Amino acid sequence: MAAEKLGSRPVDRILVTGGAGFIGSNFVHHVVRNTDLSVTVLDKLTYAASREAIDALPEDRVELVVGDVADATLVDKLFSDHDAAVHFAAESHNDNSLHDPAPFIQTNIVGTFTLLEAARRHDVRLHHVSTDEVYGDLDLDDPKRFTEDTPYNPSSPYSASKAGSDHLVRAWVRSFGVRATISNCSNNYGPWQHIEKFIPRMITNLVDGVPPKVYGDGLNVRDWIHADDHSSAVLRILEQGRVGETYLIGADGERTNLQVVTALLRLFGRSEDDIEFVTDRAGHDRRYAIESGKLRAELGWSPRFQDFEAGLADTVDWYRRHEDWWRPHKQATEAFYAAKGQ
Ligand code: NAD
Ligand code: TDX
Repeated sequence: MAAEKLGSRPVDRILVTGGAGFIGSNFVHHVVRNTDLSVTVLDKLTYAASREAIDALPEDRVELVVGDVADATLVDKLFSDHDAAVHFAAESHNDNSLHDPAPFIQTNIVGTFTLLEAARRHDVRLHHVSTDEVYGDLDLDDPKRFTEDTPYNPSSPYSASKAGSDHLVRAWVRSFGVRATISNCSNNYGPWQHIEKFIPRMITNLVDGVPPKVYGDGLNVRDWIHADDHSSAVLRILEQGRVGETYLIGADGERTNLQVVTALLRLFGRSEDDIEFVTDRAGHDRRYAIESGKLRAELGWSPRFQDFEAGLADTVDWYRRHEDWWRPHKQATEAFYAAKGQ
C-alpha cells in the first residue's frame, strides 16, 4: 500500500500513543506488515509497557518517543510533525482502578484532552481507541448486544474514565471540527498482554501448577477478540471511517469466564476440579457483547481469528515460549491479588 490518504492530506507517518502496550504494539506490527506507513510511538513506558514488543521492528519504520500523553508541550510538538494519530495510551486494568483511580483520570481523561487540543491546533486526523465497558453491562439472558446507540453507563473508575474520554472526543468533533473517529472494542487476547489480565494470569498460574483464580461464580461473560483483529479494524477505520463516527469492534466471541478457564485446563491436561473461586471484583460487570454490524457493512471488515479455542491454544504456546518476559513480574502481580483475597 502506498502512502495513505487519511482525510484531506496524504500521510506517510502516523503517531501511535501507547504503542509499547499490549494492543498498541500489536497495531504497530500490523501497520508495518500491511502498509508502507512509518510510525512514531509515544509511550510513557509504564509498568504495562513492553519495549521488547516493538524492539525488533525496523528502525527506519518505527521510532519510540518516551513521554506522557498529558505533556502538552511534547504532544504539541509531535502533532505539529504528524498528520494522523491513533490513541491507545491508557491505564487499562479495572482492578487497578478500584485500588487507585488517580492515574486513570490523569492519563485517560487529561491525556485525551491534551491530544484533542493538539489535534485541534494542528488539524491532525485522530482515531481514539475505546472499550465496550463504557456501556456498562448486560444481563446474562438479555438477547441484546451493545450497538453504537447504546447509552453510556460505566461501572468502574476505569470504564468511567474511558467514557469521559469518549465524550471529550465527541465534543471536540462537534464544537471544534476535530477530524476524529472512535472505536469501542470488546476483550482482547493474544501475545504481550500483561499477566495481571485474566487470560495471561490463568495461563501463567497453570504453567506454575497454581489453580486458576476465578472471581465470584465465574458466569460473567466477556466477548473475546484477537488483538490482531482489533488492529485490522482500527487501521480500516483510520483509513476509511467517516469522521465523527463511532464503530463497535467485536468478533462474536462470547464466553463465560468458566468456559475460558475450562478450555485452558484442557490445554494443560488438568481437571476442572482445579479451579479456585475467589473474592469477586467490586461492581463486577456481568456481561459484555458487541454487535459489530456497522463496521462490517460500512467498511467491509471481518475478523481473521474465527476459532477462539485455536487462538487460545496459540496464546498458551506464546506464553510458554516467552517465560523470560513475564516471569520477573509474576510474584508482584500475585502479591497484589493475594492481598485482596484473589
Ligand atoms: P496496556 O495497559 O497493555 O497498554 C497501555 C500502554 O499505554 C502502555 O504501553 C503504557 O506505557 C502506555 N501509557 C500509559 N499511560 C501513558 C501516558 N500517560 N502517556 C503515554 N503512554 C502511556 O493497554 P491495552 O490493553 O493495550 O489497551 C490499549 C487501549 O485499548 C486502551 O485505550 C484500552 O482502553 C483499549 N481497550 C483495551 C481492551 C483490552 O481488552 N485490553 C479492549 C478494548 C479497548
Ligand atoms: O484473576 C482474574 N480472575 C477473574 O475471574 C482476573 C484478572 C479476572 N477475572 C475475570 C474478571 C472479568 O470478568 O475475568 C474477566 C476478564 O477480566 P480482565 O482481564 O481484568 O478484563 P476486563 O475487566 O473484562 O477488561 C478488559 O476488557 C475491556 C480490559 O482489561 C480492558 O482494558 C478493556 O477495556
